[in-house]
Amino acid sequence: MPNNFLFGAASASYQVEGAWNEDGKGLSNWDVFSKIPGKTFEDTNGDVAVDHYHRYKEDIALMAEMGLESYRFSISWPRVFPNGTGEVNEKGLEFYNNLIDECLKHNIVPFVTLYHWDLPQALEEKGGWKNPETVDAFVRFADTCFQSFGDRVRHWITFNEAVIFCSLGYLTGAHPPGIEGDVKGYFQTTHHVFVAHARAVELFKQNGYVGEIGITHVFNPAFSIDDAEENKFAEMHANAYSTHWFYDPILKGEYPAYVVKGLEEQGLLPDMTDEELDLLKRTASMNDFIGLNYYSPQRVMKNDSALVMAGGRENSTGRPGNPSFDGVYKTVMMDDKVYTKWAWEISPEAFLDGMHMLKDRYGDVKIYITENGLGDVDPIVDGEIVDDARIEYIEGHIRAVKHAVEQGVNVAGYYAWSAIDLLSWLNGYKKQYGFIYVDHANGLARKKKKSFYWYKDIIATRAENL
Ligand code: BGP
Repeated sequence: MPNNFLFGAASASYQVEGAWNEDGKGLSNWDVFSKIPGKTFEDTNGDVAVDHYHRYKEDIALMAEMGLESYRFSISWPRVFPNGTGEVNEKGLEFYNNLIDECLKHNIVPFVTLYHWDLPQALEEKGGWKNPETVDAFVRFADTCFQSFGDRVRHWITFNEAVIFCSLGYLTGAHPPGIEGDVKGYFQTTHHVFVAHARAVELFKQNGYVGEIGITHVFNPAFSIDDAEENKFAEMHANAYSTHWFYDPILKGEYPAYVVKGLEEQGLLPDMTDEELDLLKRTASMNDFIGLNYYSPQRVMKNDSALVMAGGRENSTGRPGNPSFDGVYKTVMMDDKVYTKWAWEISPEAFLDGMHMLKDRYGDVKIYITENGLGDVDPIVDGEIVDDARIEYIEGHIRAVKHAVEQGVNVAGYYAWSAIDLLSWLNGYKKQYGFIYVDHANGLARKKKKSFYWYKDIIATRAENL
């Protein structure tokens, strides 16, 4: 890989930090939601998580030893603004200043996500992302982060995966605020997120901050199970609703006409002002990159089963078998495909095809792979964590990125999910992703997995031997 290609790994504040009520931090929606019995796997929560808040120096030192060139982490909004807006918590800023400085001390490029789902509870109680005031509060939070960290941070992601927190928040109820079947609310919240993103991008550019800003979406390219016309239609429809709706307003500055028409017909089109639509239009060219979180493709076919909206609960996020929100198509498992223990399809081929799909629609926009990895229950043999399955997964996907780059797709970096084992939102600590193991039976002690040494070698050789 070229020398300026970044090899990194990622995390998110709620999933690693812990210290949920320390040093002036306010409550997040996840602090509250995860404590409602039955909402998460075995009622796990991020109160302690893997204690990154107190052990970040040890963790960054391990990342440096692995040769990591960049660390993607997120900022907990309620740590910086305990009430979402109003007074800044200086102690919160101090933690991220220290974290950033620690990265730089080890020559690790900090790649900062502003919003990875932990919304201040005070804002959730006022309507969360349905309320346009949350957009104003986000812009203030973003501005505070740019001002406080912009002298050292050169890479900014505004939002992580709008489709997930909006759909699980308003369609299936599996994430906060736990609402089921509010289809209009789902589309409305996505629109507010795109507006919040666009305003933050415009502010970043107008104020002359140095560096790059973009947004990260989950990328689930849809493929028909066969060539039947009705299933090909399902594929087109799925890509329009799950990819184009999310990427077009950011990169083209307008919503995809096919989805707009469909939503209008059903009375589901979000409320949008001309001013907001203008903002999307004029900021489209200001995005420096798009972040992709890729784990699996969707295999789709025409839906012929009953529409069950509340499908998502613990262990089921991403598992095929549910009809789409509008009942037009459904996702299915296929006999000739390979799946993880959580039934997520493993397909580097679909990843490569998907990157080409994006290139065809959005041209040469710079892409960072901001997440990719294998959730597994790692085998322990004689005290060593022998995560060969993770190595195989990541190897296949880095190879796909290599091919994409060779074929002219503009990919500038790859971030494995995750740097260290962490809390999975709905799957507790059992579903591991890290290069660094965390021993929950032994005071959260860190240990290097087999994949740690493997990734170190990949980075050192710039993946030339793959
Ligand atoms: C992405 C999220 C991450 C992470 C990952 C794995 O959608 O951005 O935060 O959780 O998925 O998901 P899970 O923990 O459900 O396996």
